[in-house]
Amino acid sequence: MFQSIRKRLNSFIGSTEEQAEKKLAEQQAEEKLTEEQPEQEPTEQAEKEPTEQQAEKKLKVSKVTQVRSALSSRLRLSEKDLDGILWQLQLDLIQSDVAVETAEKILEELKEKLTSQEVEKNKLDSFIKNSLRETLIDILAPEKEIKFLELIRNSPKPVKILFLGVNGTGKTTTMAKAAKYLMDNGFSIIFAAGDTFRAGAIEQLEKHAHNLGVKVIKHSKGADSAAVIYDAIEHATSKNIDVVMADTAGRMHTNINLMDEMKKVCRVNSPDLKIFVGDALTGNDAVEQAREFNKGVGIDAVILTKMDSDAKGGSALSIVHETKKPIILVGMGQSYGDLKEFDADWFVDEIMS
Ligand SMILES: Nc1nc2c(ncn2[C@@H]2O[C@H](COP(=O)(O)OP(=O)(O)OP(=O)(O)O)[C@@H](O)[C@H]2O)c(=O)[nH]1
Ligand SMILES: [Mg+2]
Repeated sequence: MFQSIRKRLNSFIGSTEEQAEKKLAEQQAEEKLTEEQPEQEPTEQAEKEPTEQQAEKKLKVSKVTQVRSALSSRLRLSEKDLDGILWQLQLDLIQSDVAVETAEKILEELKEKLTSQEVEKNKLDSFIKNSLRETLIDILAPEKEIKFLELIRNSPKPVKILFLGVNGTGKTTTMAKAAKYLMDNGFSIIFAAGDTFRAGAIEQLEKHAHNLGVKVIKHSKGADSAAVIYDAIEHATSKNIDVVMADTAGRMHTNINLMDEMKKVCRVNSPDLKIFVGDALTGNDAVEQAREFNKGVGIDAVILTKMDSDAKGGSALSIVHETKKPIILVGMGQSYGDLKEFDADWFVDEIMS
């Protein structure tokens, strides 16, 4: 998981450290040269001085050198020192599925942090790592943080959740996983078979419902998706069910008819949480889709699926930075238990380990 971005971030840390050490060595060599100059040109008076006095003077000089070398174990990186390294990092990030604008923002913040202060030689490693870490955490900060379980706990019931996104990103599977997660935490669930478009979609959801022991409200294929979800909400209200989870058909954001249908679903049912389900493996496409769904119907949060097979690792950074929406959950496999609340610290630890 995330091998690509991890390798490249580590290489950035290594190169920055190397560059800093090189700069420090040059700095020290220069200082040494200025100190040694008086000794190289002994004055006539010095030649006349008895050896005892000369020895005493040498001792003083070596003390000065000690003080000076203590001072020169500090350094401050400049923009020029970092230019090449940051350029390489930008290319590396883009190759790891980080969107161009997000990569640029990372570079800008990193440069600012790395050149902002003097650093002691023995603190270089932690300084570089912390600067990178803080930058990545900042990039992962949405406009408004959402903790999934907390939100469900604190919202009036029934909580109406809509899962949307393009075809095959993992909406239905993720909905089933999220249902299990909420049931494990004591909430009751009902499914709305809102994908009335794809053949086999209703049966697929019924199978998950059967496995989990959840009731499904369904109409037949081709029925009005908004009406199915409406019925499920009615049912939940009358039976005091905590959460309505509505599946929807996968659709390209460019498909005007299906986007209009999604607008109707939202208008009729006013969902509390419109979750965009994106496939981490599709990288920048997932970012573009999230942006377009947000423009079309407005999304509240993101779930990124298939993180378990994502070798690149950049999607999470881009999707939050580009949409400013929080990632609430991540899919980590094909079983019901393979879902986890997203945590920026966890993610940054993973990509920087
Ligand atoms: N490895 C892995 N596979 C996943 C994950 N989430 C979903 N999948 C798989 O992705 C495939 C598509 O999942 P679905 O839930 O059917 O996707 P969907 O978005 O509902 O698809 P449509 O209804 O056709 O738009 C299935 O084979 C899932 O098992 C995940 O987190 N990790
Ligand atoms: Mg589906």
